[in-house]
Amino acid sequence: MNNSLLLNWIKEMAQMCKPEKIVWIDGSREQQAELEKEAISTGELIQLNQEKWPGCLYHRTAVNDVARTENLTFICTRNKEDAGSNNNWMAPEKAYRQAGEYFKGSMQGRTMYVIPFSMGPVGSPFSKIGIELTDSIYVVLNMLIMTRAGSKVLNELGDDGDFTRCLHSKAELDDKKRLILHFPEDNTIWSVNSGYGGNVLLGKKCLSLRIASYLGKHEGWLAEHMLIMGVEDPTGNIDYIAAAFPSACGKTNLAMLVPPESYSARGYKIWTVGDDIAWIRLGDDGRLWAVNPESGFFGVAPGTNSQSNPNALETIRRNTIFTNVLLTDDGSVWWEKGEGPAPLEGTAWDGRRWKWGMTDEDGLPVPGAHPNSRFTAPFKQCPIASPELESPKGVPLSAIIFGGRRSELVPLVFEAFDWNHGVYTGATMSSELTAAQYGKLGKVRHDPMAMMPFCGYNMGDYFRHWLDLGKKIKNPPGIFHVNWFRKDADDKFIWPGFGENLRILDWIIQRAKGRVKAVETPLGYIPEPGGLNLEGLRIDNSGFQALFEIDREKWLGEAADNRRFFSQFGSRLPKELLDECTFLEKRMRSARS
Ligand code: GTP
Ligand code: SPV
Ligand code: MN
Repeated sequence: MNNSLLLNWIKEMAQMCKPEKIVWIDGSREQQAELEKEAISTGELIQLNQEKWPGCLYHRTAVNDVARTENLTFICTRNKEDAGSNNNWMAPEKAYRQAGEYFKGSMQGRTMYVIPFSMGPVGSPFSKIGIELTDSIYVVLNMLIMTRAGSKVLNELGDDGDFTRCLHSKAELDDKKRLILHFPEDNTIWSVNSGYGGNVLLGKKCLSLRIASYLGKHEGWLAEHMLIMGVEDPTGNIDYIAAAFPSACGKTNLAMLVPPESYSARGYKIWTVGDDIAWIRLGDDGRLWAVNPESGFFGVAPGTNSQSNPNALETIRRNTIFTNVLLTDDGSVWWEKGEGPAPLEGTAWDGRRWKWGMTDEDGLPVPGAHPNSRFTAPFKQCPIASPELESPKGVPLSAIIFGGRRSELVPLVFEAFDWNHGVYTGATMSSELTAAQYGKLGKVRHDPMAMMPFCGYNMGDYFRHWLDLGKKIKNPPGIFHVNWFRKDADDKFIWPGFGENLRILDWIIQRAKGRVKAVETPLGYIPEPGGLNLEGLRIDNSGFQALFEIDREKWLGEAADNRRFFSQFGSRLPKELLDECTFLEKRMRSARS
């Protein structure tokens, strides 16, 4: 190892953090086992019952550290305008100084691990190399699952290769000194005083979305918060789809869906390519191609059961790290809406004794698992893992889907009229907050392309980048919007969701190929009555109406709200998006009269 850029940087960071020693992660099974043993001996990790859960570990984060902290996440560009109103901003000098105070001596008595990792297959021209320095074994073990990590990445980096400099320290886990800082102009990430997933697995949201979106803007590609999946039809043809939903809105579930009986009987098959992040480029053939840069799943545990997501359940049976779920007394794990009967008692995510049926002072059930508790599992263990994960150029996209969690207003599915309208549809996405974010659950917030928390630069420029890309694509994929979460008067989901979502994907693919007619509405194209395969579902005519109802008055209100939202981007907002707003209002008004 003779990369002086790397060696000098490590030396400098070690002088600041003062670790007792430095250990290089080589990616070997032996080193991994040793680290597991050490973390088990200190209580950082708990070994689960190895008969039931071979190779599985359990971890609890601090109770004030259970989801990404967007309010403590900053983009530190020289000019504030370049970070945009979509980001918290701090001047780089101030950010380095303030975090530097927290890093100073933060690793005393601890080991600094050096994790060389590649996002995307090692050696692919599209992959990006990062080096994460961390004082957490939990982070090392997660990164070994989520990324391609170890010596082979150093070989690839060579003596003069550049890399994203990722520095993490748990420090004191003090939430008043917690900072997640991105310096896109320096290709650097600093994260301190947190131990939670998205804040500390720096290859994930920090590198593969915030830094990568910035690189993509400059290099002409897109880094998106999207799942990637293949739908194989009975002839063996596979159509690939990428879909952006906000956190905890169904990406993992859709990516691993099990076809309903009427589809599997005919030979339909699903292939999972990715469940969270897509890097998208224009191919030589004029189509868009997508790569999942990760090599594992960091998925939401609650709600995962053999009905909702049997493929996830199979994926996490071994070699998996569980975070903040309930631990039973016999070394097993459980979560709300999980598999099998609830245990009578156990240790809850916050370390407190938990009994089945416990309620809080408001009489509400006390959950055993945190609603944002997660599993970390290797991609290859997914029974429907696509071999295309290893393909350097990825898979060609037939359709792009945007979607949010909206109990009202938004129909089950509609298709944008063209690329610009599709970009408008993505840019005006809103969704109800979930446990994956701090904030009031259920509050509707704007989340363009599900990237509001993850776009590493001014979102006005990001919209411009999307529009410009559209001009270059000879064969653009169709753009669609879905909403699995519309509710009826009894507060129940109208659409059964999960595996049944294939029925919607089926329509989307048929539309993308120009094989079926649709009904034109002011919002976009929707299925004709009878155009959706609802065989075997209990959805009658009035149910169909309820799923596709478009309330013109409310949509005019939504359009006005979108204008207000757009106004924050000032002169950086592409005029095309305001035009789309005007077109939508016109269509809604003329349909009304
Ligand atoms: P992140 O990992 O945070 O980015 O989340 P994600 O988008 O991958 O979400 P995930 O698939 O883990 O789903 C989150 C929650 O949504 C779970 O509680 C699911 O049970 C629920 N969910 C997923 N798909 C559907 C659906 O089609 N219908 C309904 N009603 N709920 C769903
Ligand atoms: C999300 O919140 O969108 C996640 C989990 O996928 S985390 O890695 O914590 O960001
Ligand atoms: Mn996510």
